[in-house]
Amino acid sequence: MSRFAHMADIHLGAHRDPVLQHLELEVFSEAFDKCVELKVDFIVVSGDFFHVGIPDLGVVNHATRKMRQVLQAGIPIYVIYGSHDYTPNGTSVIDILDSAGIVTKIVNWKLEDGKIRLRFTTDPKTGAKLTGISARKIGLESKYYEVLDRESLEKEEGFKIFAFHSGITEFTPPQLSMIETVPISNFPKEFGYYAGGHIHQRGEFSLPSYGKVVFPGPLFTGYGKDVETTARGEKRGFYVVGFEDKIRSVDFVEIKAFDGAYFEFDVSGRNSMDAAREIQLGLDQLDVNGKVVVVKIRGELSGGKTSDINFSNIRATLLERGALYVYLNRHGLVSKEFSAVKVLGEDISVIESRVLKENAGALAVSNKSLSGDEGSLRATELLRVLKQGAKMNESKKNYLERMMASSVEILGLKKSLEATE
Ligand SMILES: [Mn+2]
Repeated sequence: MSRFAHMADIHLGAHRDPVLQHLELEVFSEAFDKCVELKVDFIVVSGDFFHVGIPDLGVVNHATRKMRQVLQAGIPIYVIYGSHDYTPNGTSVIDILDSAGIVTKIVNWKLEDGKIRLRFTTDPKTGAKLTGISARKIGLESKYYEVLDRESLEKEEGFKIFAFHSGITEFTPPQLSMIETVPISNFPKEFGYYAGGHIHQRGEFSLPSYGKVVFPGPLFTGYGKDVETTARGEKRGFYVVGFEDKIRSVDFVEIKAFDGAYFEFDVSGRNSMDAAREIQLGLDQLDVNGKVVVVKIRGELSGGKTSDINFSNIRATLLERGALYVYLNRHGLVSKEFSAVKVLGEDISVIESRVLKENAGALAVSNKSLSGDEGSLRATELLRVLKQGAKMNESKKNYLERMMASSVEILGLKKSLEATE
């Protein structure tokens, strides 16, 4: 029996905090070492390998060294782009690693008679046939699925793997409803395994004539929300899949990133002084030594200001008591006396997406692709790209040019600009 490992949403380089940075690279090394130890035949990474298209070179260096060891053990690494490691224009780190022979991109397609035709990459050792669709600008890859030549993919003989980086409408958990999804009917049938990415929640699904559909979830954590779920006990890791002509086994391999401690407190009905005291009492009883601590404070204070709760003090005390890292979430905290701000969500990405969606309708835009849902998706992507700072040694001019070019590409303005030149 042959076996392969399936990972997704590794998000290397996501963290600024040195403790999380260190854990992130350790988890990555551990996962790849585990693949060597388990003697898998190859590894599939379904996108968001890196957190950004052009990550810091230190992170790339660490990852490349580890991947070389895995390659030397005879294990090839097949990848697609995720929404994060895709660069709107220009070259992504994935392209460089592909050129260097460290990873192999398995997305090869051409447009023929208005249809997207995908080619397969055959793994030389096992004969498994791999193909897939990368993420583009967030969500916009769903258009590709609409014009996908599914018939030729379904006819292909052999054990086939379809890698993708999108939510599937039927399998997306309700709390992730703001993510644009692709209906399962737009996927080609008759693949043995559908290697998913993008959904940061582990899930295994089966459907007649579609085989096994798996989302491994993040290997470590890409966002603060992931730190929160891990601290609450969600297991992280990857899948090992056994196959011959068909799937024989699907096993989750846990990679434990850290011990977590989670504290949640709803302040509703209390004034700021009472709330602060109760939070302190609660935290005093929490075992935080050597742990990643997540503190989530929400609800509406009946009196006083939210700033009466001293969060920097809470953080400092927890670190003094031996916490490895403290993640504070108070996006859902408001005060009745100062309630001009309404709570839109308890997570930054949810808040951003709601604000953009709500306001997209209020704008008069002549360009259809900039209005409605597509408009808010483009705005989300624009926000993500503009959040990136300049790279080390990058001049201000080059940085501004890069931001400008990416923005023009995301807004889909390239053609009209060229036309006026
Ligand atoms: Mn991701």
